[in-house]
Amino acid sequence: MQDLLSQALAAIGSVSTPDALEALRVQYLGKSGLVTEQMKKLGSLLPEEKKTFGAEVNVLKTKIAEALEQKKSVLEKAGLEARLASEKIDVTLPIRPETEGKIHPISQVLEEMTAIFASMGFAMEDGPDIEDDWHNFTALNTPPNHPARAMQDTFYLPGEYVLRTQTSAVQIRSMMNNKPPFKFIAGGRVYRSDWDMTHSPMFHQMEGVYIDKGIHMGHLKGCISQFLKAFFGLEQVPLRFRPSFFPFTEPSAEVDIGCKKSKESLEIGKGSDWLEILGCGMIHPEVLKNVGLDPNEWQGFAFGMGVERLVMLKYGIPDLRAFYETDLRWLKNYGFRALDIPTIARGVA
Ligand code: 2NL
Repeated sequence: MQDLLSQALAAIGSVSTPDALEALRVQYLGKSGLVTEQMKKLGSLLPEEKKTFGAEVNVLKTKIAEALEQKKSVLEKAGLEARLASEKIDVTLPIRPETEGKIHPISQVLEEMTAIFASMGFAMEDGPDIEDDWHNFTALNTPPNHPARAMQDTFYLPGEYVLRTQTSAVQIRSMMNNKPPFKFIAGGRVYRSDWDMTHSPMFHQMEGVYIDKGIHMGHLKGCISQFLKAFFGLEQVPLRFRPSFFPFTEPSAEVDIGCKKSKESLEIGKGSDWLEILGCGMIHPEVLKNVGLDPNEWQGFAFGMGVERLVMLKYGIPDLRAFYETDLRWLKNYGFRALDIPTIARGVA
């Protein structure tokens, strides 16, 4: 019995894997193991012998089981430590110079715009691509048969649904779910049934809304000018507000940015040419009423701009249709590194 114990303890002490340890358990304590064989002898012994022999076998069994258990936890701990060591990541290492994936310029510019407007106190809002007719048109002072609905080639869906033709629908929801004063931006995909050299049936917009007491066109001009300066990295930005029409704003304006156009290049911020860049205006009293606000108490401005156009202007990308062709060579060339995250503090580009 003593021999069997020291033999077992030596074997347990020398194994180094959980599998080998399990094999030892079977060898000693398994159904036909060495210790189990000893126990089977009990039946053929005299009663006095049974007592002492039984006690000794039990001690043997307990000691071996304890040794197995102890070794098991030692091996488990060592295994965990080895795994932690082999999977260790040094988070202080510098970024790898070239990662495989790239961020699409549209995503990058949406991020840049969001960072700038966030620094001005605008919250970002999100909404569904499939909208109902009321949020997309009616609430925006564009009731059924209004000529402005014909201005847009809408994708109609079964029921009263449409693919949103502008991000304003998101703003309508946000204005109804919050108490003024507030400022929101909403950016993302919009859809119009239009496809040629300069139009895609899916494109991107960003819109902003600011509602408070005593808001006027001066606040609108300040906001637009501050945004464009940050976006294009300019000290000064020459702007021209041209009277225009949108059903949801009154008065409405289109904004041109000063630039220098030549055959080969386009320089933003200097020169004597103008380039249309966004639409805006004071939110129409009917729109305020539609979202449950009293136009005598609250006023606000709103603006909207096409993201693709801003991307093309800022990064000199000439062809709109290449944006959606998922051409890897194009994306490698024009895409952004995943860790070039725009912030106001570091610069947006
Ligand atoms: C453009 C012009 C514009 C708005 C969008 C808006 C939203 C609400 C209320 C009133 Cl909820 N207005 N948005 C206002 C003026 C112009 O977009 O050319 N976009 C590409």
